[in-house]
Amino acid sequence: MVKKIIFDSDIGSDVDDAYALLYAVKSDDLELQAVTTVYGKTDLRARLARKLLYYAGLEKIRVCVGESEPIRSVREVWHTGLEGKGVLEEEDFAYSLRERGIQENAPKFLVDEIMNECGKSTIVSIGALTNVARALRMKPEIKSKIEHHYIMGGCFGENYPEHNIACDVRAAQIVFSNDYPKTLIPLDITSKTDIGREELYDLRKGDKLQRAVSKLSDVWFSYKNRYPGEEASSTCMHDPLTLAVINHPELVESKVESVKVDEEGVTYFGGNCPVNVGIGINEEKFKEHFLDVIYR
Ligand SMILES: [Ca+2]
Repeated sequence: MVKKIIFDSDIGSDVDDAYALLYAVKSDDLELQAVTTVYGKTDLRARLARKLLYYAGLEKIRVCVGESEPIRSVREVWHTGLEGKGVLEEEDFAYSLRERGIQENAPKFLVDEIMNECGKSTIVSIGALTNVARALRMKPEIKSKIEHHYIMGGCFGENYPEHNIACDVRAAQIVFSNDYPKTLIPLDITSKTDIGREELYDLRKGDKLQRAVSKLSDVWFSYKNRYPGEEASSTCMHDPLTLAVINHPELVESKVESVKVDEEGVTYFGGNCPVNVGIGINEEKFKEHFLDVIYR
């Protein structure tokens, strides 16, 4: 069954968000309802999403700029400084957000989107949880209208504050203390989604969207290898795995737990609200499925 999703993302830094967007566009069983951006340069992230959707012939999908500042974080806002490079050009900035058809205020946008939907909504968060947490604060009633919230974040195997959670600790605490259906895909299993750079090379010969994502990959690898001696030849597809489990839950092993977030952004099992947490991954199957979809 085709699942309509609201794609909430920090697209533009780590390239895996762009691959998640490509995966969503190419999937037979996912339909993008809207894209919201979060964390840091959210206007730039929205412009990038808008352009990628334009390349995909999906100009009608709404894009909304989200929260750039976390509710509370334990670290400085991280950015590569290369956001949008390879795809956004100077001329793109000659147009205002409005002229580009980009809306603003993602928390309010999420509330309206969820409340106005006849049925229930599915949200995928592959960045900090600021937009969703603010939407939950603004209108707690949205909880009963969320069919499912898929989240990439957290780490349970070691005492480590995973990026998306640490980027807005308070937002994560708000989300995990609100009881509504959720699936969490943590770093413990997304770190096993390494895809070799050479396996992505043929996207250069693909359609407009595939070529654009390929350019973003080049920028990402140049960032990863910015210091002499660094030769990263693969990158993890954290975010695409989070989208893939929506219709392919067999790719991961999961268990129902509850999740707590401490003041440093470290996640623990414990708390009151059940969450479906990914604890294992069929790495080969995911890789095969992912490459099959993005090359369509
Ligand atoms: Ca992300």
